[in-house]
Amino acid sequence: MSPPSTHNRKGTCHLIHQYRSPLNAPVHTRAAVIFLLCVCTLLSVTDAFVIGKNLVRHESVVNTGDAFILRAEEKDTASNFPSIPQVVEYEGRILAPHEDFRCGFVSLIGAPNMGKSTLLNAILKETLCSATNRPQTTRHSILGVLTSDEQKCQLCFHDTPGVIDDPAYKLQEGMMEAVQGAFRDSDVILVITDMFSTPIPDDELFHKLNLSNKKKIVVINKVDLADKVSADPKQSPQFHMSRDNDAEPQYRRTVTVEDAVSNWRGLVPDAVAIIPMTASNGGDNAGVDALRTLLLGGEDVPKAFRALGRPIPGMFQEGVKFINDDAARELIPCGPPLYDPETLTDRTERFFASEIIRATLFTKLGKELPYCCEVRIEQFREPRPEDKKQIVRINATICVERDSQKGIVVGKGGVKIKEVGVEARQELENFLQGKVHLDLNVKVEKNWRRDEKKLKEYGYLKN
Ligand SMILES: Nc1nc2c(ncn2[C@@H]2O[C@H](COP(=O)(O)OP(=O)(O)OP(=O)(O)O)[C@@H](O)[C@H]2O)c(=O)[nH]1
Ligand SMILES: [Mg+2]
Repeated sequence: MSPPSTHNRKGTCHLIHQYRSPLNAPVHTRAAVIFLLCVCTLLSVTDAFVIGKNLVRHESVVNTGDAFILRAEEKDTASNFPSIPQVVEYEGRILAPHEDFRCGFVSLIGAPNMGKSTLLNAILKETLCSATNRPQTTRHSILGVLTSDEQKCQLCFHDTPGVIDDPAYKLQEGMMEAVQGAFRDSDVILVITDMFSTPIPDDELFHKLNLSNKKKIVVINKVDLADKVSADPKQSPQFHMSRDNDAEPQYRRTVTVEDAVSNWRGLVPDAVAIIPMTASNGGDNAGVDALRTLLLGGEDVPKAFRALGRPIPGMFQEGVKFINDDAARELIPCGPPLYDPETLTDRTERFFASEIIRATLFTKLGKELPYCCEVRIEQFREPRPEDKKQIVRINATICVERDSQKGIVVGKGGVKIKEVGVEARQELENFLQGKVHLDLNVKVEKNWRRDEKKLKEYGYLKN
């Protein structure tokens, strides 16, 4: 299998090699691998094995060179081994001894429109993920990598689609699969909510989060709205996002930062920290900086939190005044980096081109229409050095579900599609840092959101 092409911090494409032969690993690592593979083979009848005191179902063993990643799903374990007295959750990594470096997965999970993509961009100080004022902008799980040589730490973030309670069609099922996958693979979960304590709308996932021994950090985003909202929910523009007075009594609508912190301390009692912030203020604001410093560990974490002002009761666990550097370093497990330090993501520029065009459709088209749109990049041609004009040529198809939608996307006399094209091209030029020629076509792909074959082709469902 060829290694993926990645977008790196310099904005150009390069290749990474995730797979390195175990034969290059130190002797003790090789011994551990051979032992593990023997165990897997021996237990292939039950497809399970024991690590520590946990009995787990073997789903995959991924060799990343120095690290061997084992994945197991708790529900499989529970249903396949009913004699186990309690549900065993295990997403462990067996890491070669590598005391010098820490590397871990951090997933951003929350309701749609909470600012997950905005926050990831702010943490990375890059415009990687598309963010719009429409819910469900993000449809895939998107990797963003932050490596600090100084802190000897690599954080592999996953932006995820906003959680929805009840997927209405196959596309949304695929999106929720992406959330579950990111949840499973993470060492740390960032629960993203807002001033109004908007919950994760899937109770099962929320309970799974609370039962899991993953590290949790709650981000209360959009605190800039604190003085703009009314305590009367009916007068608040965000009322519909909250379900304050129905089923789940523990979800309480809040309108002050203090109230939101205290509410979430009750909802996620073992959260390492609850951090209020305004992610849309960019990467250098105090909240984002405190979060980044906490996750990287070791760069005067108390100072970064002091910059947030007086600690709000409930920000830390009971008895914890400030998280010190040593405690912060325990958030991310020891292990070698999985990606080259220059790597920003494992997605291609082609992928981000389609995301940028889709985000433009979200902002330019009204109501439900953007949800019926998918963007496929037919051609992405970078200029050769000898070309006179250094232009990236992109040819994209916007797929809609019905003829009537095609008419709206194109607009009278092609006005709408022209508008979308102009704006998308500007965004693409910012992203690619160079001139872009963009061709857009609109095509009807009947009911693609419900078509399993199409969804697999578009990367929303696994093959
Ligand atoms: N006022 C305010 N708006 C914010 C803040 N952070 C994000 N936003 C806005 O909230 C909207 C949603 O942001 P996104 O980053 O797309 O949210 P998301 O959680 O990724 O949304 P989905 O991808 O749909 O799940 C955008 O219009 C952002 O500009 C913030 O701190 N304050
Ligand atoms: Mg998003």
